[in-house]
Amino acid sequence: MALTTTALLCLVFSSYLLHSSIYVTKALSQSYPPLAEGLSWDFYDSSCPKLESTIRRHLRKAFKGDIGLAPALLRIHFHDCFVQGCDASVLLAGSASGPSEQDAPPNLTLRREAIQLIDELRMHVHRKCGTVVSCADITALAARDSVYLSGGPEYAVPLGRRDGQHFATRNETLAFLPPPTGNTTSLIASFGKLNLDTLDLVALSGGHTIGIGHCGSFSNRLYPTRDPVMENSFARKLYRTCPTSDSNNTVVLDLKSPSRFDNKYYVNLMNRQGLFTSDQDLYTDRRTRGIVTSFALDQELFFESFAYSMVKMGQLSVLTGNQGEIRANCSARNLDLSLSSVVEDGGKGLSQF
Ligand code: HEM
Ligand SMILES: *[C@@H]1O[C@H](CO)[C@@H](O)[C@H](O)[C@H]1NC(C)=O
Ligand SMILES: *[C@@H]1O[C@H](CO)[C@@H](O)[C@H](O)[C@H]1NC(C)=O
Ligand SMILES: *[C@@H]1O[C@H](CO)[C@@H](O)[C@H](O)[C@H]1NC(C)=O
Ligand SMILES: *[C@@H]1O[C@H](CO)[C@@H](O)[C@H](O)[C@H]1NC(C)=O
Ligand SMILES: CC(=O)N[C@H]1CO[C@H](CO)[C@@H](O)[C@@H]1O
Repeated sequence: MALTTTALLCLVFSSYLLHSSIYVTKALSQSYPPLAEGLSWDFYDSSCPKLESTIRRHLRKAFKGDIGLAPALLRIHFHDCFVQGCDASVLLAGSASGPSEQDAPPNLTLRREAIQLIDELRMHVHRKCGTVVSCADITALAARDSVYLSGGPEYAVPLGRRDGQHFATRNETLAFLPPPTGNTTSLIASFGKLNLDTLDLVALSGGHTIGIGHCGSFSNRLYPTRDPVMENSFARKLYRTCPTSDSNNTVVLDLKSPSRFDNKYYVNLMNRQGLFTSDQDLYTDRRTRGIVTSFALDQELFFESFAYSMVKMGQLSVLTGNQGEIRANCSARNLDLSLSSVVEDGGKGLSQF
């Protein structure tokens, strides 16, 4: 059933050429990439049947209070998967063992409340089912629900990931997370290292249809000189928000519909109103321009491609089976928890691990 990427690309381009999106959308509606060994669609069906409804219910409530948590959760899953695989290592608080992913520059702007929210979800889930669901799976489901509850596509998430016991180093984080100043050539290379192709790159970049960015992430386009690709009124707005390159202010990533998961991100790129170099260059570069245009013209096509690429990204270097562990606290390895419980209660507290 799984469509090859080449086939998908052909469909994208045929849609672009023919503008006959309805047929294309139908053809894609059931397609998922192949499952990684050890993951399955029904992994928790007997051990935690209420897993997905529990997460969705709590997130619905959390987003009513702060819609900014949705983009924050989506970005956490992306960072997790790109650095050392989707193993929840991004959630680990720095410890004596060394600097963690969270301490590397690209992670400066991961939102702490969202990291905490993942552990709250874990608590609700573990209360219902016991310590059987991994933080990595909860993170993947929370990202999916962030997309869906913001107006984006619903899709199934393969489950069975285990949590990593290794911190990702600062260097690894820098090596795998592409910078917002990168051009399409460097982005294709960066995604390519993880076997993600050009279509995945353009589709996943659509995650920037929700959320915010700090001035420092795009000041390269303002100072010392203005990036001439930017549309005039958009550039003036960015200068007002970021009077200096070290301003701590933020702007929305999608000026048309900042909190709605839709295809306006691509429309912005066509209007030269993309925020980061890494966004706008997808429209400048001839290799990706056609895909940007096809997503701008056809939201359903974007949704199908996004879901497909998210499932693909969500399976990068996963730990399964007996690898890794199921963390009892998403911010700490069980080893570190049991070490601290040795001090606190003589080591009995976490003996089940
Ligand atoms: C293509 C390479 C990518 C680059 C260079 C990139 C870079 C960035 C940067 C610099 C920010 C803003 C950080 C800040 O200043 O606060 C950001 C935000 C964000 N990114 Fe990406 N990103 C990329 C891919 C992705 C992917 C694949 C996703 C998810 C599918 C994603 C989802 C997000 C979201 C949702 C936000 C907003 C976070 C918030 O509001 O807290 N990004 N990204
Ligand atoms: C990390 O990278 C820096 C600069 O490339 C290098 O000097 C340093 O030795 C690296 N650290 C580790 C632990 O690999
Ligand atoms: C893209 O970026 C790379 C690395 O920064 C640079 O060497 C290359 O010249 C750039 N390519 C284009 C077309 O601007
Ligand atoms: C931004 O915030 C940092 C840390 O809070 C502060 O040191 C810096 O002065 C701020 N920059 C500006 C331009 O206000
Ligand atoms: C989880 O671990 C973190 C980091 O060690 C700690 O700060 C936090 O209090 C722990 N949470 C719970 C509920 O024990
Ligand atoms: C969210 C998060 O962990 N942010 C951290 C990123 O790294 C800086 C510098 O080490 C920390 O101060 C932040 O708390």
